[in-house]
This record gives sequence, structure tokens and C-alpha cells, in this order.
Amino acid sequence: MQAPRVQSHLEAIDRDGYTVIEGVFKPEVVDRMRRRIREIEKETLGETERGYQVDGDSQLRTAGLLRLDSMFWDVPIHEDILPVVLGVLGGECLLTSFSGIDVLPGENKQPIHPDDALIPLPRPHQPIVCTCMIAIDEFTAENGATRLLPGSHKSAGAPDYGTDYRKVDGMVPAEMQAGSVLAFNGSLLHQAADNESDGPRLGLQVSYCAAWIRPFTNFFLSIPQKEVAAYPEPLTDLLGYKTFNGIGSAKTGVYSGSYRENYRYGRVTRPPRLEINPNG
Ligand SMILES: O=C(O)CCC(=O)C(=O)O
Repeated sequence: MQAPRVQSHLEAIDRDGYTVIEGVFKPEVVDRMRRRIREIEKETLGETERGYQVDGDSQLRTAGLLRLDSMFWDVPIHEDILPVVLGVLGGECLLTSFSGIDVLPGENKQPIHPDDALIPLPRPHQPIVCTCMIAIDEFTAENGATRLLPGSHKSAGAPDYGTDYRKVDGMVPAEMQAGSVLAFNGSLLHQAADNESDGPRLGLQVSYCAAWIRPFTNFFLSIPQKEVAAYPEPLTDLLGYKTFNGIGSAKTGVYSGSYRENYRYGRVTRPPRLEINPNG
């Protein structure tokens, strides 16, 4: 994506808390992802580590996608997505979660929440999480498009957990075509909405955090190093195989300096990558 387009998305995220990046994935790519995620739903749901149903069966979540199909490797590092995310998170980031979210017809009990709710920082604060929701099915107000509260990323408070969205003024549905991407500041209040249509609403959620925060998913434990060795390098960076200002180093033979040296000499401009052991 060209720099002026990135800039206009960053301005929208700063102002409103979110933006929609249109036409990121071609229809044939979206169709392939839809077919594969639906297969994975059938194959893996019920296994606690790979997929699970939440909120009274109203949502199907498919996790472990990077391990299950290489077609997903390029998604978190997509050239129309990652520059926007990096712009929000200050130039470096980590993947924090990556899962299909299939909202089934019926009531959806997902509470209004920010995606950075588990980080114990007083609101508002600098962006520390940026979530992208890829519309695999078209997102409409009727079928459960993510419901957002514009501007709420700058608010100090949040509605009590479980508050009915009808009691919160100003929530809007992020309607978008399949293949488009909703990108938002993780402090923005939102929820998966009720699906009042008669078909499922599939989204692919790619969530990133600042490079100095502990990610929601522990990819070091969930993906063996011998599998990571085959991944594209920018993806391994997102999984944590790159240090940030020397933070996150390991005794792998790569010298990354001690925290004192980094403190003394200022920011490390070219963070070293950690060695990945293909036999690990
Ligand atoms: O599926 C959606 O529209 C939003 C899901 C969400 O906010 C979440 O699971 O954190």
C-alpha cells in the first residue's frame, strides 16, 4: 500500500478508532479461505487447543490456523494490512491472536469490550493492540458485522461488562464486502453483533500487540520451531523471533546486547533475529 493511503487509514484510526481497508483479498482467495476455515471448523472443533465454541454455541472459533494450512502464512504479513498496523503500534509489533470467528444465526452474547482489556493500564493510553477483522463473508448489519463505538478508544471508561448494546448510544456496524478488512485500535469498544440473518458470518481475526507486550497466544509453545523454520521471515518476526530494543533475547548465539548497553546507546535500529532450530 502506498504511503498516502496508509496515512489516511492511520488518521481515521486515530480519530474514530477504526478504518475499513477495502478490497484487500480477491474473491477467489476469500473463497479458498472460507472453504478451508469451514473444513477446519468441522475437523477441529471440540479439541480444546485448536478450536472452541463460545457464547452458547453462537460463535465458532478456529485457532491454530498457521499450523493447519500454509495458505494462512501470508495473511498477518499482508502488504495492505501490516503497514497500517505498524503505523498504529509504533513501527514494531507481534501477532497476539489469529482465528476464524464464525457468528452463527441467532443471538450473540459477546459483551462490549476493548481487545486490550486484559492489559492492566488505565484508559486511555497509547495504542498497544491493533485488531484486523477480515470479512470472509460480507459483513452486514443484519448478519452480525462487528459493532463499534466510534471514538471510544479515547475514553477513560467503558460500559459495565455485559451491558446491552441498545443501552449504549452511537454503536455502528462495520459493514463491508467480503475481502475487505476492518482495522481498529484495540482500545475501541466493540462486540460481535447478533446475527439476524439465516446464514453464518465468517470473519478472520488477526490481532497484533506492541512488540514489548506479552501476546495473548504463546506461539513459542504452540508452534514447534521446526515448523516455524519454514515460515516467511516477516511472519517469524511477528511470532517473536526478533528482539525489540534487545528485549526478548535468548542464548542462541545471536548477540543482542544487554539492556544496559541498549539503554546507554539508545534504540537498537536493526533488531537481531533469533536463531530458529529446524530440528527443534
Ligand atoms: O467477531 C467479531 O465481530 C468481533 C469479535 C471480537 O471482538 C472478539 O472476539 O474479541
